[in-house]
Amino acid sequence: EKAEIRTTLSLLYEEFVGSQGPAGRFMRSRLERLSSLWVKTGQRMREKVTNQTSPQKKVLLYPGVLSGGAGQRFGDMVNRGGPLGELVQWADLSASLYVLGHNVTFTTSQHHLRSVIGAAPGRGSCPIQRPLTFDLIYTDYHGLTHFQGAMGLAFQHYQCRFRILDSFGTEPAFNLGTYAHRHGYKTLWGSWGLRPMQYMTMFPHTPDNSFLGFVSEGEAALSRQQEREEEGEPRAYVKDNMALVYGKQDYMWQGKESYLDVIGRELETHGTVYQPPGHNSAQLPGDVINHGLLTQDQFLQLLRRAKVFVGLGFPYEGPAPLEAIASGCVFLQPRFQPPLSSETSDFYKGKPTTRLVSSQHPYAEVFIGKPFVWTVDLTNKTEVQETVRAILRTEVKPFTPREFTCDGMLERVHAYITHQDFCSMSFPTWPPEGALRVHLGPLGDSCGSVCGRASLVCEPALFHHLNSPAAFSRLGLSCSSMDQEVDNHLFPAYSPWGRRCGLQRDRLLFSCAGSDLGLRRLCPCRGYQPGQVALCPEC
Ligand code: U2F
Repeated sequence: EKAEIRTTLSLLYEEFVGSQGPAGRFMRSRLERLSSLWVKTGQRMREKVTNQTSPQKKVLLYPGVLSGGAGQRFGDMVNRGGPLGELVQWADLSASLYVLGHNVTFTTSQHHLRSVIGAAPGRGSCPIQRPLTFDLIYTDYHGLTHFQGAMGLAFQHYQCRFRILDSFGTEPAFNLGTYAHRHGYKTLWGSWGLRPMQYMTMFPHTPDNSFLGFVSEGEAALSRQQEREEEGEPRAYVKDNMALVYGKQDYMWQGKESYLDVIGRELETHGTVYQPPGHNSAQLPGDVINHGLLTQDQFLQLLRRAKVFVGLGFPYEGPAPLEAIASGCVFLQPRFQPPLSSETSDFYKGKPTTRLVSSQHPYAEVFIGKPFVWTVDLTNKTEVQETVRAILRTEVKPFTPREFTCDGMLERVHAYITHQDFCSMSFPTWPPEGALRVHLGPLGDSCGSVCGRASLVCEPALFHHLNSPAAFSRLGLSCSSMDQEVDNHLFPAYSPWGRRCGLQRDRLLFSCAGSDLGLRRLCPCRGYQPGQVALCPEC
């Protein structure tokens, strides 16, 4: 059967009927609110891709984080200011797959999971197993453990069909258990030995993983408003002299008084902080107007009135700053100097990444930047004050990077489904070899930054083209030895001392991340489409 673009989401809602509770309601209400945008975008896509039909995939979505006792606790937090970013992403992924015409099953129940994958219930490590009927399974780290328990030995056999939603990313050095163990890459999560591109992140953190993303809803709200304006309604809002503070729980505000005080002198300060019934938000500075935790819809309406969205330093790397920028706000956020890492920060501790986090939202800082995003030293009152004043002198228009629009997400998910095949033993053929731009890095640099400096991106699927003696000689490197015995996730690489060349032994260790002061790395870079870093211009 062919995957045909759908123009209604109504049957998808039924998939969410089983996911009761606050988390289920949040996702369903998001789907409903965004449905007309999904449908319109789908229609546009249908016109573009009329002659490109792809087979319909049978897809299972299982957010392990919402299942069982842990899921209960996560769900309970939804209405109390707990994290929502993951729910935003699960809802948008479901919608993308459904609109693209695939056969979608969504569940958060372990019991239901066992029945749909054909495992006999309660047989421990030796369940009876029917052949797996799903072509693709989207889950998360929690879910992987559940699948492993339910599938027993079959898990290994089918693991190439998994896609793992992993907000912050998993680098290859942590992913390969034996290597991580031998080289001290400690993590609470990694070590599943999947292909690194099977991990799908919330932002394009590391090119070693696939960037999945979500839809920044400010864009949707704005397009709803533009429609109304085109129909003759007056402009729905003008910006008030208002700062909205990013932080749904009051602990996030602690210790930020003097920063907020400087901002409060220039702008009226609002918050959306959860208040337990019968409690006042005693923890907030007195002049803050607190609206309490809002529904997403109400939160977006408030963003449209605000001039500045104020980051307090936490939560890290969430969706809200993108919604703010899409609603015409400027995002003001703290710089982290020194940057956070999984070694120094309690939050990132145990996460399978060596990434350095230079501010509350590095994507906003690096990919978007001024005039939309201003990153400051939160303890430097003069800098904060001057920045706020400079922001107030600057006019910004609503902005959404293409990769966070509905169009951009559909295009990307479609490309992944069409081209990514982790079950084949041969080397990837997408992106095509023609996209390859080889760069020889300087000592001590990762391929991520080598490519970045050339306005390109590192593409792990192209590494295998560089992993041969011929690749070294094409770069003018004459090797005195060709090392293939040593395990090193930085290979292929060149060591000027003794002119030693190192080839990669294990394809799972091809890694854009990572550097060594004694090595020059061979880097497979490629270009990317404007505003869509996941796709190369010739893809
Ligand atoms: C991130 O999770 P969060 O949920 O804390 O991320 P936010 O950016 O705060 O918000 C997610 C959504 O919450 C919505 C808003 C965003 O789409 O529209 N919202 C709301 O409905 N009502 C309100 O009053 C205020 C906001 C991140 F996504 C996770 O991966 C991380 O684990 C977490 C911690 O770093 O941060």
